[in-house]
Amino acid sequence: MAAGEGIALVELDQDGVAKDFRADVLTGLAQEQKAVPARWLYDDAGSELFEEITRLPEYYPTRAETEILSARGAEFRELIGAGRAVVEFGSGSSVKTPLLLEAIGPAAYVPLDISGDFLRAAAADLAAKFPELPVYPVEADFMRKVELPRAVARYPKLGFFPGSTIGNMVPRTAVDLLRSMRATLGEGAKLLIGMDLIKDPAVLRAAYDDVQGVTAEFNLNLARRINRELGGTIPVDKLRHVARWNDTFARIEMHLEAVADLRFEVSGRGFSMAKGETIHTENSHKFDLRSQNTLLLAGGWTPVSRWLDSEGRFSLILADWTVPKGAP
Ligand code: AVI
Repeated sequence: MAAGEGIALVELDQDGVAKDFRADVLTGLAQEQKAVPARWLYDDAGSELFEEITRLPEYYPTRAETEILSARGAEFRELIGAGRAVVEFGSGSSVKTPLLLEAIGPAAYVPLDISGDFLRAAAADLAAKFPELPVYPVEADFMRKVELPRAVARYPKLGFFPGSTIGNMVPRTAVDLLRSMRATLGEGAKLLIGMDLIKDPAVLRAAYDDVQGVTAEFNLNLARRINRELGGTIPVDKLRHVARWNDTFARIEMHLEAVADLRFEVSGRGFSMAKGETIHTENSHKFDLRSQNTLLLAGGWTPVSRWLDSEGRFSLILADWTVPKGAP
């Protein structure tokens, strides 16, 4: 995943196809509400489309978070302090990561990513920008506890998880991840995490259904990927991209909706969709200030500071490993 937000562990089967991809698609298409996990949106084409999304006028999160990182460097430095090892969950964004590193003056930088190629490219890029900074890329699935390099054992850690990728997980998975991060980073750690905010559903829907149709392509690319990699016959031109606001769960949902009754095969198995039926392909949860706190606390992190961009659309939160005092 290009923007450093990868969360998949990919093992290949005999045909060179990701085993989990086949299993996830076949299981997901057999469910009453068809659904495919969002991580499969990010093949090379999907990752490039996502990069394009981050530059769209409607897609505010990347710009808003970058604004916070540019404007609040002095406060980060004061609250986080110099001399930490920054552990980034994902291979790092070429814009956001340097802003943070410049601001706080870390002792080392450790990007974690499941995709070795993106990881090595991003680490080399960063090492060129910060020639004095030790960089230790680690290829790992950070949904579980990761053993960090011995060279950073002596430094306190700052976890960095920008982009509101936490919002792409349902709460129970998000809590599991936060707990794994706590185990990975260890005692005395802090976490700087991006979380998108609940706002006018029209603004949210536009951010996930842009006029140029880039997000639609990003979503439809999943069906193309299934056809390409799993011998699928999905008539992609009979699917349309839908972005819905689910108010109960405070999330934008992406779906692929059948515009006619459809029959198709994937890996030799037959499936059908009635007109109007959908395949659910992604959740992007949005938060208010209390739901952010609750999620972080459930994951073992105590929120200590929060910054919003100038238009109040997006937030970065600094959280601490220390458990708050009071009755358990
Ligand atoms: C990667 N993630 C934070 C994006 C989001 O906003 O949920 C993925 C995305 N999907 C459609 N547009 C962007």
